[in-house]
Amino acid sequence: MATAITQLTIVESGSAIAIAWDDGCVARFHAIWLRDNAQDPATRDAGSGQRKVTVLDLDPNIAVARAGLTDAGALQVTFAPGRHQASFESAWLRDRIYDRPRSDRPGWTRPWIRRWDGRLMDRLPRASHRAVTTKTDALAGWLNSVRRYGFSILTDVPAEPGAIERVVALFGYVRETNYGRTFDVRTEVDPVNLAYTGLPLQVHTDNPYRDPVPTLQLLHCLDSDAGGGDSVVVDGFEAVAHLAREAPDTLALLARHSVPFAFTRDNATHLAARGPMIELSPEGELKAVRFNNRSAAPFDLPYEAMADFYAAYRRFAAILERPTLAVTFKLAAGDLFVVDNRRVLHGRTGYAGAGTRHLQGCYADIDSLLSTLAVLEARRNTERETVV
Ligand code: NM2
Ligand code: OGA
Ligand code: ZN
Repeated sequence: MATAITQLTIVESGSAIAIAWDDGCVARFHAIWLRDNAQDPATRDAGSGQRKVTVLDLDPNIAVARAGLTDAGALQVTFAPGRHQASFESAWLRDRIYDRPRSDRPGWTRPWIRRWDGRLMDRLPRASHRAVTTKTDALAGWLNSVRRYGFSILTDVPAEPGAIERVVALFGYVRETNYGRTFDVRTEVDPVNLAYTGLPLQVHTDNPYRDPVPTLQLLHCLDSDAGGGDSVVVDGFEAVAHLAREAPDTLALLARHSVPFAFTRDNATHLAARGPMIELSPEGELKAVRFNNRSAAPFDLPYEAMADFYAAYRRFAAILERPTLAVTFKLAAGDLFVVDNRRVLHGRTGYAGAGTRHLQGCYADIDSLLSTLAVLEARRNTERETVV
C-alpha cells in the first residue's frame, strides 16, 4: 500500500524540508540534495537518465522557497535563488530517506546477504543448466543464490570445453587474464601455477595479486575420475563474523594493514597488488576478504606490528579451516560452481592416481550479474502488475 504525504514543513530557513507521511513517518531532505536529484529534463537527460549538471552548477546557498503537493500527491518544490521547479514522487522520496541512523536504513548494508556455515551442505544452492537456459525465472533464481550466498552450483552443464563461456554469457562477460579467457585446471608438467598440480589447495580467494581483483570465479568439471580432488568452499563473511565475536582486535588489525600479493612467471607476468586481508568500507561495512597462502608476498608491515600481524593471520586462518564452516562436495563431470571471489573462499583436497581430473575455469565480474538479476526482477514485477 502506497503512503501519502500529509505535511510539508520548510525548516532551517529553507535549507531543508521535513516531510510527513500518513503512516507517521517523518524525514528531512536538504534543499541542495533535492536540487541535485531533481528529475526534470534540465537536470537529467530524459533518454539516458544521466545527470546533466555538476555540483558546481548548484548554488551552495540553495533553499526551498515554496513547497506543495501536486494533484497526484507528489512534492512540488520551487527553489531560490532562481525559480527552478522540480517535483518528486512520494514513493521515490520514501525509498531514499537518509534522515535516520545508518542501522535503520533499509538497503544500507546489503540486506540480501545470507551468511552460511557447513550446514549449507544440506541445502546446497543449485540449479540445473537446462532450467536456467530455458526459463528466465530459473535463471533469476540461480543468480539470486549467487547474490545471497556468494556461491551456487549449476548441474548438467554439457561437459565440454567452452561451455563455461556460454554460462557466463547468461549474465555477463568473461574477464580475460594472463591465464586466458578460460583456463584448464589439471595436472601439468612444469605448471605455471600450483592449481595445475595434484596438490591440495588451502581455501583461498583467487588472484589477490590483481587490482581490480576478479569478482567472480567459475569452475566447471569436465572430468573427475581421479581419487580425491574434493571441493571445499567457506563463507569468508561468516568467518569474519566469528572473528568479530571472538577477537575484535584481531579483526581490526587485519583490516588496518594492507599486505602485498604477487604472481611472477618468468618474463611474461609480473602481477602485484596489495590490500587488507579483511577489507572494510569507510563506514565499517565488510567489503572483501583476500586470502591466498600461495601468492602472499613477503609482508612489509612495520617491525613493531609484524609479530602481532602473524598471530592475527594465523587466528583468521584457523577460523577459515574450521570443519563447521566448510561445505565440501565432489564435482562430477558437468557440474559447475561459481563463487563471489571477494567473499567466498574455495579450495580442494589433493588428488593423484590413475584417473584424470579436469576442470575448466574462468573469471567474470559480479556487477553485470547483479545488473542482469535486477533487470529480470524488474521485468517480473512489471509482468505481475500487468496481470493484476
Ligand atoms: N588459476 C587457476 O589466484 C590463483 O593464483 C589461483 C588461478 C591458475 C587461474 C589459481
Ligand atoms: C583454482 C582452484 C580448485 C580445484 O583453479 O583456482 O582453486 O578444485 N582450483 O582444482
Ligand atoms: Zn582458486
